Amino acid sequence: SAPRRLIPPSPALQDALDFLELYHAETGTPGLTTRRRQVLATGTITLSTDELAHGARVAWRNSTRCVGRLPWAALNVRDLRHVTQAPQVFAALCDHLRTAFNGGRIQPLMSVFGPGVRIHNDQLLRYAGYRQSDGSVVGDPQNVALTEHLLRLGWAGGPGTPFDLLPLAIEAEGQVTLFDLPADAVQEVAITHPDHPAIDALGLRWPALPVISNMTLDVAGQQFTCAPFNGWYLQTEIAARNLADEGRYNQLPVVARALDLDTTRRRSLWLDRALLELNVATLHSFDLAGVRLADHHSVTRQFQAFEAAEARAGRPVRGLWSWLIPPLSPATTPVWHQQYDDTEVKPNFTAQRPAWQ
Ligand code: HEM
Ligand code: NRG
Repeated sequence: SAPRRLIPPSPALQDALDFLELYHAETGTPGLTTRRRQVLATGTITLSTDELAHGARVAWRNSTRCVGRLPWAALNVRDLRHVTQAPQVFAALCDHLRTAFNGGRIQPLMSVFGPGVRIHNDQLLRYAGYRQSDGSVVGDPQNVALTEHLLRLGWAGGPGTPFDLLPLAIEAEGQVTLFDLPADAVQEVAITHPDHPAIDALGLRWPALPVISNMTLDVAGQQFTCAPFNGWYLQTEIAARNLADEGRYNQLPVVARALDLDTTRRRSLWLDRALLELNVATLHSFDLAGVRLADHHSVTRQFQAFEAAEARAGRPVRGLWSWLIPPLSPATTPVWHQQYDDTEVKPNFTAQRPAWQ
């Protein structure tokens, strides 16, 4: 008979029990009662590799800000919970980059490391932002604080181009160590335009892979602080935000000049035209390089397919509308015309406080 609980379970224990119920119901694995009893008897849960993988997939499925959730069940999960030392973590991260890139046929991948590990970089592939004495920034202005943190940790700094890759700061066993990424683990795509060579001459580029490395995987009442994951980029992330935002690479005025647009009047819509052509160029460049990249029309339709599949499975889809709509032509996509419940449920990913704060 099941043990009588006189004390209500702690929130962590309740999350563990809830997760076991979900796992056994969704995967059809037998033995829920035995597993529950184990967890209640010991007061803790040690996830099997299978449970961890399913939990990671459901965390993706539950990510309200993600429009790319259709292939959630195809996430590959590497169970590296035995890896807790910085050099081993770094080697595994290099493997992660190569395996996920997969010659351009990018596969969604997550690596889950052991206790006490975290990565200070918010993504594995980030460009330095160097603050100049006149207040301007060379590189990515979003990464100024990270860059200064890495310099304080002993990084010598890069060559000073707008696209210097940052080293990784890996915290493990109470110490922080810096590692330079080897060239063979890093893939980038040069941005060219199908019919405007003046855009090629701007020398723009972007990493092939978004690998988010600063979110905690919260599953079954446990928090995995180092569980970097990637899918593939959506072109708007690069072309409508990273290279376009005034507070990022601010390339729209430069692109407009390369396209010879009339930038003297806002009403010529030169900003919009430059934005559109930068998006065209980004899709063209990734296609040319054979690197997988989503576009906002396809991905929002795939999101509708995800909604339909979830409805068939009897599960609600939650979403954060302001994150799901693309920053280019949002009203041309179906997501614009829908409403979403933005309640957060676990398993999920949560943001970490930056290491320098
Ligand atoms: C956010 C697309 C895979 C989890 C986003 C965003 C986009 C996106 C466009 C919004 C980003 C922004 O506005 O800054 C995609 C595409 C994928 C993919 C095209 C291709 C497979 C994944 C995977 C995971 C994931 C594999 C986790 C396993 C998330 C999370 C966020 C997010 C947690 C929110 C990030 C934050 O709060 O900063 N995704 N995604 N996505 N995605 Fe995905
Ligand atoms: N906007 C960020 C990346 C956020 C996550 N996007 C993805 N995730 N596509 C940027 O670097 O532009 N993913 O796991 O594929």
